[in-house]
Amino acid sequence: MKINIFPSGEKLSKEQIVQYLTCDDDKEIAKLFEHAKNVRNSVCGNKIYSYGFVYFTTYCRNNCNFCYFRASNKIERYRKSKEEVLEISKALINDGVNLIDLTMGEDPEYHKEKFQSVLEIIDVIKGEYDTPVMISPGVIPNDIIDDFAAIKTDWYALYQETHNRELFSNMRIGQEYDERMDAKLYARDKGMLIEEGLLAGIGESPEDIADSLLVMGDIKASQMRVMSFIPQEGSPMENVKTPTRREELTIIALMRIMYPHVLIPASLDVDGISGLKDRINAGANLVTSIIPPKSGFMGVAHSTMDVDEGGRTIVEVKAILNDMGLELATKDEYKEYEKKLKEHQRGI
Ligand code: SAM
Ligand code: MD0
Ligand code: SF4
Repeated sequence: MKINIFPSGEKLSKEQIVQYLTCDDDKEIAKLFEHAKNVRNSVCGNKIYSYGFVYFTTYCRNNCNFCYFRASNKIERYRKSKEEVLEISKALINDGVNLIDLTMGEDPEYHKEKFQSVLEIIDVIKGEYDTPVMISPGVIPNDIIDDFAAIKTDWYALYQETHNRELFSNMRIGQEYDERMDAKLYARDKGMLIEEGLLAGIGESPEDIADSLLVMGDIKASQMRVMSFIPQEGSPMENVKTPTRREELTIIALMRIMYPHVLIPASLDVDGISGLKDRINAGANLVTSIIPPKSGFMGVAHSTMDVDEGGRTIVEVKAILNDMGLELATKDEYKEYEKKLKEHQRGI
């Protein structure tokens, strides 16, 4: 039996999606955002969810062309201890985030130890701290995914960035499109929720974006993100300009109306705290990349923007959302929502 716990989304064709993405009529786009916001409110009421971001190792074996942390970039890196990771996670949870997103570069040290210390950290966060966990480890072998699934890690986040295979291979140098996609699908089939993601402004066409939006639904991603590309010093794409935000915002709105149930981040990593309002107004229902100030932990796209200034905290986010007539959800409210997402993933 089909379980219909969420409103069904609009079935847009590739052509219709392209029409929206290429529309230069500001009034039409404003109407799209308004519609997306209404759809979000019909699913979430006035609640917005929040994730704490814990980027615990910035060492990486890969050389993604867009990324500051690519192996060849000569930068200062860190690898945090288990105690430091637990301390920052606890602080974020005390502040009121709904989930901890444990994120890492593809650090060979963790592959060597078969992610034992990460599994131990998750055990504490899920057990003692009673808080959901997302793991963003890059591509990992299936037996490690089994280990994460076995301890009920809630989410596996792994972003393809684009579903145009040629563009993928120009971005994620030396990585296999299918290997990345298959890891994500394997995690989903083991009962984990999955997040899929896009980068805007890396040379994609409107047709590529339309294909991506359709694939994201086909693979049953329960969280979908888009981030505008931010040029990174020392990387091969350091001179590529960041796109205007219209593309990112239109994609957020389209995701919302096509897939009313999904979590869609307003990431503080792209434009800092000043970018929050527009993304929420386009239909996002989740704030990500919340990082305590002076913790020594970094963001990804804007590794330090607003962090030490205290701009990426729950206090700042709450003030802005309250001004907009919205509220941050409690952890229990988030858990309820996650439960419905799991039922939805199983039921369709
Ligand atoms: N290393 C793991 C991986 O690549 O899956 C986990 C890190 S994940 C947080 C890195 C994500 O940040 C990328 O998938 C990409 O979507 C985003 N990102 C990286 N560099 C970026 C940039 N320059 N501008 C915008 N987003 C970026
Ligand atoms: C964010 N900087 O939420 C984080 C990151 C990884 N799962 C998420 C891209 O914006
Ligand atoms: Fe490494 Fe992830 Fe950056 Fe690619 S995006 S270089 S895998 S940290």
